[in-house]
Amino acid sequence: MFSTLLEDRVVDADLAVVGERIDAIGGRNPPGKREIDADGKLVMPGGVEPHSHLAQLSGGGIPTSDDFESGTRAAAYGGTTTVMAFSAQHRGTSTSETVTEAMERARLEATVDYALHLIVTEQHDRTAADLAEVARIGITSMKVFMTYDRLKLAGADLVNLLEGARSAGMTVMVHAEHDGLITWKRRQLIEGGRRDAMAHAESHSRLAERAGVAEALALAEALEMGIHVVHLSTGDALKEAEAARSRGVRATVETCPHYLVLEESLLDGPIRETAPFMSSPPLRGARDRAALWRAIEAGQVDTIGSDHAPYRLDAGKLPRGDKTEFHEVANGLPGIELRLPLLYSEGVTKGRITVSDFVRLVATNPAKLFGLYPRKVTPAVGSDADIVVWDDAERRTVTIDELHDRMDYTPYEGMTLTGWPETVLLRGRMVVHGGHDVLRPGGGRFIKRKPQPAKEMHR
Ligand code: DUC
Ligand code: ZN
Ligand code: ZN
Repeated sequence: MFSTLLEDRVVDADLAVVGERIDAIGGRNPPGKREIDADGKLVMPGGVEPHSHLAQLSGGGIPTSDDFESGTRAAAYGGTTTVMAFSAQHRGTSTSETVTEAMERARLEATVDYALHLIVTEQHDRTAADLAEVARIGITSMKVFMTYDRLKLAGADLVNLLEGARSAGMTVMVHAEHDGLITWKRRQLIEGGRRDAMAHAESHSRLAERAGVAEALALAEALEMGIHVVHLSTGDALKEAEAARSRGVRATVETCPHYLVLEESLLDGPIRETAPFMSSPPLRGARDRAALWRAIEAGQVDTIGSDHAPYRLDAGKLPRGDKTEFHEVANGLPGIELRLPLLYSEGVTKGRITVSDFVRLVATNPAKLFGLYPRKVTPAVGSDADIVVWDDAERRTVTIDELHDRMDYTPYEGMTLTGWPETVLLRGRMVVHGGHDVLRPGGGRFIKRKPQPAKEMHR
């Protein structure tokens, strides 16, 4: 007997796939041309990755090790069949150039289905019209940064940009950390002789996150629009989001596996050993991890994104080798392949959340928030047959040699996880099974999304 996970319940039912779509759930189906025995397994929709950086430059200009090919292949091995990545506009470059280039790369390289978010780093008179143009081609979400010199927007520019996004029907993701506090603290730490990774955590403080999140929420409230706070790392920032929600703000929240399982003390030590764990926001302590898990259990976290931001140790993460100082390290952790296994093992296997919560966080909610639903995710008749057969008893120890990204380390090396995907179907085609794949560059399809009317955004 096996369990099929529908949106709101788990049932014991066969799934029939015809062509690329789900044709029937339950009932008596004629024998299939090909049958997959999922006895004892969970049959669930393919994961939707809402947050990954592929073929992109970091805030400091360092390229990610993964492009759309390796990034989407790694995603598929981890049970994800739709990947959302960024098309990053750099100052002085037009959004249309940025988007055309990313669309072309993704079209040639992606091995699973994909959608794009825009990153916007400038606000000028034409921006609102540019955003409307980008939304028309099916890119209906964008990220804005409140920190990083090359990326950040603030003050009236930020407000005007948000207004433009609202009228273009774009969902806004915000990197919410208070730049003034970070810059001020960083200077103090450098002047005090600090060079180590823990100084990164001290400058990207918990308070800086709380202040950034509070500001972002206040702007959304003023503009009467939704806002999605990404990679949230602290209990205090969560409280800000909850308070805003109770005032009627349509705030949604993402957190990432690394904030749930990795400990701040990993930043304590020589830079070569600690840089592999440097992300922004940084890892936090036990109190924040517990607060994030509690919020997940209470349904206050909407999505789990990997924030896959892969910078190799031998190419970019440490631009000056052992002499690299904390403020020179490229921030970000790889994790696109392990997003589902980490959440399943630490969440479901350890009894913190149900399988329905798991699917909601890694697939249904990201699809709904970003306008991919119901084509993606619902195992419902007529939706794309993106299906994962999940083996909840499989135990494996993570090692970089067995992952499929192009990284030279994983921050989860040596962790034993229980619950892994066994078989992955993309639009009815078995693309990963038993450690092998038939994924091919160009095999992924762009999912064109519709602009979202402001009053319907989120929730
Ligand atoms: N923000 C991200 O979303 N990813 C990597 C680094 C960062 O600051
Ligand atoms: Zn960010
Ligand atoms: Zn990111």
